[in-house]
Order: sequence, then C-alpha cells, then structure tokens
Amino acid sequence: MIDVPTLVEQAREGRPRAVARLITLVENAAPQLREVMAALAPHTGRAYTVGLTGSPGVGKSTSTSALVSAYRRLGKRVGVLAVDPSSPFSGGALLGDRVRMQDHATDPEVFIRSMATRGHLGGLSWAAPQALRVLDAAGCDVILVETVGVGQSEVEVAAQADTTVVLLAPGMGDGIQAAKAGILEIGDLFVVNKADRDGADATARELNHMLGLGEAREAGDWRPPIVKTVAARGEGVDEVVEALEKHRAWLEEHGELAMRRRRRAAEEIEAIALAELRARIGDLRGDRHLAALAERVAAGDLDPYGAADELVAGLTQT
Ligand SMILES: Nc1nc2c(ncn2[C@@H]2O[C@H](COP(=O)(O)OP(=O)(O)OP(=O)(O)O)[C@@H](O)[C@H]2O)c(=O)[nH]1
Ligand SMILES: [Mg+2]
Repeated sequence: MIDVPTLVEQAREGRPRAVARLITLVENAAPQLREVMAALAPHTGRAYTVGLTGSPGVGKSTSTSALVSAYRRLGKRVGVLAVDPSSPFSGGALLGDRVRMQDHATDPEVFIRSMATRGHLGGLSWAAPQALRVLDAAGCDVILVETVGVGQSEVEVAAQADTTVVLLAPGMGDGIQAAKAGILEIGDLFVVNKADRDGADATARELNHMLGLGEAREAGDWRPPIVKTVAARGEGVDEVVEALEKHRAWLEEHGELAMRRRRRAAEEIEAIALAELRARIGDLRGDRHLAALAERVAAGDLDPYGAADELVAGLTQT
C-alpha cells in the first residue's frame, strides 16, 4: 500500500527516501501518479531547472557534479536528474554517473536520481517533467538535468529546462556534429569542456563562428555565451554558474521564463492526453463498438476518418 499524502508530505520536508519513491512511481507510470501530481501541484514552480546535453563522454556528469559543488557553496538545495531516454532500464549507462556523483552522496541537501524513460507509453515526454515536479516540490532551488545518449529525444529532454547548456569538447569535430543534431538552436549557454586539451580555443572559435551565422539578433536578445571549463578540476565552473544566473535574470526580465514554462506545461498536457487516449484505444481491442465501425468501413458504408471521429468522440464522453 502506498500512502500518497504521507509520502508527499515527507518529500516536501526533503526526505530523500520519499523523494526517491515518488520518482519511482513516475518511472513506473504508477496509477497513484494522478493523486501524487495533484498533491504536488501547489508546491511547484520554485526551482530553476538547467538541462545539460552533449555528445557521450564530453563531460556532462563531471560538469554536473562540479556545478552541484558550486551551488552548494552558495547554500542552494540541488536536485540532479540523469535521464536516459534511449533505455528502458535504470542504472546501466548511468552507473558511471553515480560514481562521479559520489562526492555528494552523503549531502542531505543534494538529491540525485537517474531515470530511464523509454519503456513508457508515449515515450519520455511526460516522465521527465513529472520527476522535475517531485524535486521542485522537495524544495530544490536548482535542478540539473543531464541527458544520456544521443539523438532527438535527448535534445527534447534538455530543452525542457529553463536554461539549456550544450557541452562540447575539443578535438571531436564537435561543432559540426552539434549542428547536425540541431543542438545549436537549443543552447542558451555553451561550454567547451576539457579546456586542458589542445584545440579548446579552436573549438570555441568555430562555435562562435557558427552561432554568428544565424540570423541577426535584435537588441535585448540573448546572445549565448561560450565558457571554457576543465570540469575535472572545477576550473571555469563558477563562470558557468555566473552565466546561468545571468540567463535566468534575462529570462525573468523578458517574461521568457513564464513563457517557456507555459509552453512546457502545454506539451506536458498534450503528452498525458495522448498517452491517455492511446491507452483507452488500446482497451478497445475486441470492443463491440469498434468491431461495428470496422464492419461498416470494410463494407464501404463508412469512411475510415468518419469512423475514427466516432471512435474518438465515444472515448472522450464521460
Ligand atoms: N582532460 C579532461 N578530462 C575530463 C574533463 N572533464 C571530464 N573529463 C573526463 O572525461 C570522461 C567522461 O566524463 P563524463 O563526465 O562521464 O562525461 P559524460 O558526458 O557524462 O559521459 P556520458 O554520460 O557517458 O555521455 C571521464 O573520464 C572524465 O574524467 C576535463 O575537463 N578534462
Ligand atoms: Mg554522464
């Protein structure tokens, strides 16, 4: 038995086990989620979320860990969500991240959680935002979302944050790769990590050039800064925090923060509604109403669009 009100209360007090259990409910698409989200809703909207994305091995986890340290020095409560949209299994590829997060394992003001989202109906689209809600309600000031893997889904998760950080490293032809993956468009801030290696300046220059190629910006537009870091030694990480704070201030000043959050909420609603519809349609297999519609379509008495309209109308009647 899951006692949702107690669990939510404990999570709000910042109890790690309750937070972990709620995120597990999200990961398992548990039937209690409705109740959980209703209870959490009034306590959300405070956390500043930062998405980190970039090619495998570029230093996302190392940077995340260094950012946690930096925010802890500022006295902030920090959440970390490592999302693997390409895998239906927790752990696995994320195990290495746990090792890199060891520094924070015993800090009661840091919540670290990894999550696999591929097993979900409707994919990852609603799972990560709901896990963010849990961490938000748990009083996190900042939530860092690291996405693992490459591809469109990773980009989508990263773009669900208030601010998106794109990481690159020298010597991987990364500027070009990034442009291909459509990653330049989502970057509010670019980090050239592994600046202790040759080619960091060249990568930063190339990136600067590519960013400049986009259409002319208007006055007051945000120009994504490029910061060089050696995350493994914590170098440049304070500059990243500074740039993040600037971007957050810019978002607030220009009404962008509210706009981004509304846009995300709309996507979240859509994803839940689609998953719900899909589940209800799935329930219809073998249903008499559907069988009757199918018979009429097969006989040419009804076109498939008209039949689909009837089906959907029937599903949404309460
Ligand atoms: N030389 C150097 N190595 C670094 C730096 N930052 C991270 N690394 C190393 O790069 C490797 C990959 O770092 P991770 O932080 O795991 O990279 P990641 O992007 O999280 O990797 P995935 O999650 O597998 O995509 C590790 O061996 C790190 O120690 C850096 O600033 N300089
Ligand atoms: Mg990682």
